[in-house]
Amino acid sequence: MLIDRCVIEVRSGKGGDGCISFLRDKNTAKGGPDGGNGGRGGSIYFLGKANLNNLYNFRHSRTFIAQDGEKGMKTMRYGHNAEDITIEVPVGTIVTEESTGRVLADIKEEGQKVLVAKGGRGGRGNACFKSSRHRIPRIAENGHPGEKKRLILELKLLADAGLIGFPSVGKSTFLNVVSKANVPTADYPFTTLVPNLGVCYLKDGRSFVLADMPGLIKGAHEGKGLGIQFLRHIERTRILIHLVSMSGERDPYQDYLAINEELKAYDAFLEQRPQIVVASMMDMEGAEDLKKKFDKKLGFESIALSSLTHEGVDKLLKKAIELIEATPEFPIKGVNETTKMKVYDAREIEGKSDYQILRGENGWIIKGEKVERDAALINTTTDEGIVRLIRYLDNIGIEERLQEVGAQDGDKVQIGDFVFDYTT
Ligand SMILES: Nc1nc2c(ncn2[C@@H]2O[C@H](COP(=O)(O)OP(=O)(O)OP(=O)(O)O)[C@@H](O)[C@H]2O)c(=O)[nH]1
Ligand SMILES: [Mg+2]
Repeated sequence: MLIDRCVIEVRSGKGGDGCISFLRDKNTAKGGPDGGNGGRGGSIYFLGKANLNNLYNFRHSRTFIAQDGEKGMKTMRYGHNAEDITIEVPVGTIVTEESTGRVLADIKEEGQKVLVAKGGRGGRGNACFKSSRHRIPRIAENGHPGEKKRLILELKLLADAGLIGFPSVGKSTFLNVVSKANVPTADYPFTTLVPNLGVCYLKDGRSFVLADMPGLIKGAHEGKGLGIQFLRHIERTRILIHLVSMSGERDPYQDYLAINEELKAYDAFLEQRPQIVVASMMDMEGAEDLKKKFDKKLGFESIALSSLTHEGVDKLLKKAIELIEATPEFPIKGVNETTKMKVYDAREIEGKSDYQILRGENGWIIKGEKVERDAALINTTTDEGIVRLIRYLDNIGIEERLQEVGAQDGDKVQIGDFVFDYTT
């Protein structure tokens, strides 16, 4: 059974809490704060694997939980970061967040690694916060929470062309003739139950990937026959090769219309995909006559094919590759919008223009009239005051800005007389 869609849950780890501690030994009676930072919680990644071709591995294990980061310790010792989890998925997998419908990843290549749930940052220990007016802070941050997401994984095969048509029109036989696929064929309907891929090589050395699909019938979108669920595998193909049988058992033109209706019913604009219409089984008796009538109704000439005599095979392959090369990649619903579009938030821009982050001698300095004024109003001689100031800085997006200017883990950041450590 082909598993090409499943829902899983991922949970990244929480960051370890920061530590509150003070240096105490026989030489230092009243030492400064020395509580270390908590470690980062484990993140969850997806990794593209070309040797996988289904989502079978997710049949049983459907929840992936990364560990939490370790707590910070005294004498400035950091808690350990938790291990990340890397989940291997077949190339062609699209990952969508169930609650928002947002596409988080479109895995198209072997080795492509995408972060889907970020581990929480470790909390800062009290050694991170120092103000000239308050040298012994008794505060530490808690670790930031991890993320919990339900993800829909969908495998959409990566093929250049898709073979469509009624059952028993010779789709799989054609794939076998033009590639080394060697998939089973038989004279009963629904021989092919799952899509098959084959690489077709032309005599001139060019090649393309062809997907052989299970047969469709009228009413497939209502669940008749095998239904239309496999059509997701041709959503990525540039062109469709539509086989219509001239064996005389059925009315070719009615079949042709019925398949196009099913494509339309599947909501992914498949009916707009360039199509090569092929009259198959041309070695059968009476096929010539049927084809003539069929072409007349079509209003153009279909390509004659017999997988038995190999009539038309080269012509069809040539036409297919030319059309593939001339057709741009078709956007998959949801994927392009999220990967190409950046949404600008007015508040974000406003907050950003308010201040600058300058490189100082011992780290970074936040400069800006309003920000400095706001910060000065907060009394950092108390622990509560420091908490408020940190929260204020969080709200104006300091973390992101520090990341943008290239601040490194552990760098000192100063605003007014307050100094804190930047942690990534
Ligand atoms: N005479 C003749 N028979 C063919 C030709 N192509 C396929 N056949 C036969 O037609 C039958 C059906 O072929 P398949 O390739 O299994 O058809 P399919 O379209 O893949 O069918 P499903 O997988 O059921 O959708 C098989 O018995 C093939 O041997 C052809 O060009 N000429
Ligand atoms: Mg088949």
